This record gives sequence, structure tokens and C-alpha cells, in this order.
Amino acid sequence: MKIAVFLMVSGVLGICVSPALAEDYKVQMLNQDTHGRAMQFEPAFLKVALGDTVTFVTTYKGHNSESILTLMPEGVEAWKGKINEEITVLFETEGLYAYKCQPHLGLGMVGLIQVGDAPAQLNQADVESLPLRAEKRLVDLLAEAEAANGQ
Ligand SMILES: [Cu+2]
Repeated sequence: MKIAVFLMVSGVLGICVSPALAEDYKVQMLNQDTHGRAMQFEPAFLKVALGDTVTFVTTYKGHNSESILTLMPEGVEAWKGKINEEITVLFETEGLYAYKCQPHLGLGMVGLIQVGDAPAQLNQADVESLPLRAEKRLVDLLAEAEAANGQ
């Protein structure tokens, strides 16, 4: 009897996390990445599936992760971690999401997450409105996204 109940419950949970088991990715907030670049997220570009989560890990102090409001799909909820806060973000809408570390935006501490396979575009003017080093970094990450999509 207990086994039957257990199977029923796991069956229900199985429906909730369909179609596939969601994954949790980790992005570290670093003073220096493995390429020797100061103040970076790593990996700074991530391609995930719908329903996956990304956890921003406080490897070093003094960083946060927050959405860049102009550089994400319209109508989705933004996120804003506090400094030194480890947060987990759930992605339920396909598209490209750029994010930043607020204290180090001017140093180019930005990241990019692609959710799903659909090619998406960010508004060029909004990319160019970032501080120069953040803009350059994001342009590099967009090129990584294109490469990952085989474009
Ligand atoms: Cu930072």
C-alpha cells in the first residue's frame, strides 16, 4: 500500500517537471576568471533549456547578479541578487537574457544566458548603451551564442 502511494506521488511530480528533468547550472562570480580576466562571471555564456535553473555562486565577495532590464525577453520577471547573495533563477521563457554585476558593470562584468534553441536578438541600441567594457564583453558573448547555435 505504501509503495502504491509513493508511485502515485512520483508520477504526479514527473508530470510537473516534464518534458525532461530540469538541470541546475552554476555560474561563479569571480575576481578573476580562468582566462585571467578581472571581475567576470564564469561561464559567462550559458545555453540552457526551458525550465532549467541557474545558480549564481558567490565564489568571491563583492559581487551580485541582476538582470539588465532592456536586454531580456519582454514581459518576463527580472532578478536582482544582493551583493554576496547566492541566488537561483528559473527560466520559463525562451530568449536571450543579459545580466550584470552592478558594482563591476563598468569593468565589463556581464553575462549572457540563452534559453532554448530559438535564435533571439538583443536590441543593438540597448547593447550599445552599456558602458564600453560591458558592451564589448556582451558583443563577445553574443558571438559565442551564435557559434553555439551554429550560425
Ligand atoms: Cu562583480
